[in-house]
Amino acid sequence: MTLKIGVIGTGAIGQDHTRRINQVLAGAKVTALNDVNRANAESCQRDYAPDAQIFDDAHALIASDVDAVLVCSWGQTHEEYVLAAIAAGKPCFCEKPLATTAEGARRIIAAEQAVGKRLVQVGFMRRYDPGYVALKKAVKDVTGAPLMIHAAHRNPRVGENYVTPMAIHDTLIHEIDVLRWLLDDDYVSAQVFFPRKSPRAHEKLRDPQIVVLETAKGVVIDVEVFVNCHYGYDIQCEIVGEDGIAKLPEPMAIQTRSGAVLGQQILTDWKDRFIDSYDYELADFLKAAARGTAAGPTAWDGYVAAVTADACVAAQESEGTPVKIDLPARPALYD
Ligand code: NAI
Ligand code: NAD
Ligand code: ISE
Repeated sequence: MTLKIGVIGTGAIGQDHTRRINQVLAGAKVTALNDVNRANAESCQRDYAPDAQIFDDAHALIASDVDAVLVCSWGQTHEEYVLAAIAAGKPCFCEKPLATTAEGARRIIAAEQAVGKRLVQVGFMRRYDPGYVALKKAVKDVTGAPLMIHAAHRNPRVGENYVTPMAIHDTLIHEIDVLRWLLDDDYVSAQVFFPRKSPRAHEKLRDPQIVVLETAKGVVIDVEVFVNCHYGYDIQCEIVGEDGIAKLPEPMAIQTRSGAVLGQQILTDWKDRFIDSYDYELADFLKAAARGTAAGPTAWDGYVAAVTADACVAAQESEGTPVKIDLPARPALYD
């Protein structure tokens, strides 16, 4: 049976996921599209899903004959659509963040628990990245118990609508998720430091930032978020353990020797840097959706990320003072 998929939000990633489902992966087809900006849905239909129907209302798309839903619209809209998909009993892949506040994410886990089975997968694709998977194995086999992590999340540039808290909700959110998964640990406090501002950052954005997270097991993590670094899209992660160090590999690239320079190209687009991980995460989603459920990162992971993100935003405002992070016990559905 070919699974019928509806995509809400057909911008950058909604179009890329549509291409992935219709041209790369097996077992599913995008049959329905929705976007507040109809022109985006039309260009998605033209380029990747010529047979798909365009809905002017996302709720009508969810209620139509689609078997599962992808939510790829802007972060503030995710909660409404995920709740509607759960109410319709349809598996739902939601791009990060699950919700832009912990309270919003809590409403989603409450709705999923009321149904009594998993219906939500959050788009934390780094858990599927072969480099991070190898790093997690190295924590078990090589580094010994982790003591520290040094990480960096650098984008070449961002638009005018990207403001200071988005460095947390939109960007750091990937580290928030993948580092607790790597360590099998949770955060207890967050602190944010602002170095001198880059002249490339616009008026409403303090960039770069350094976020320091401490975990329940006492690991201290520093993450540099620098979204106007100009030179490329660069993700770094180094784990320092009791017995050794493990570092995230660089993406595969040709090494060149020319003009007395040893060179290696750096990627510039997140779509290319994590291309395999997006394929793997969606393949996992489609397999579970065919059974009427969801796999991969859970709504609980989305909730924990949202609680941590709220604390990091409070820490941005408290200018260096640590902010505590308190989590309730994990509900049985997510064990
Ligand atoms: P985008 O701005 O390119 O696309 C968003 C689309 O959603 C736009 O076409 C917009 O018109 C549409 N949209 C906005 N509100 C809507 C609504 N209420 N109903 C229907 N459509 C609506 O943004 P982009 O970069 O594609 O990001 C979308 C989501 O994907 C965000 O949540 C972002 O955080 C996430 N994302 C995840 C990435 C990852 O690495 N996992 C990478 C890029 C984005
Ligand atoms: P985008 O702006 O390119 O696309 C978003 C689209 O959603 C736009 O076409 C917009 O018109 C549409 N939209 C917005 N609100 C909507 C609504 N209420 N209903 C329907 N459509 C709506 O953004 P993007 O870069 O594609 O990001 C979209 C989402 O994907 C964000 O949540 C973002 O965080 C996430 N994202 C994740 C990754 C990743 O690496 N996992 C990468 C990029 C984006
Ligand atoms: C974007 O939405 C993503 O999710 C990318 O992976 C991230 O690097 C970027 O900072 C976000 O804006």
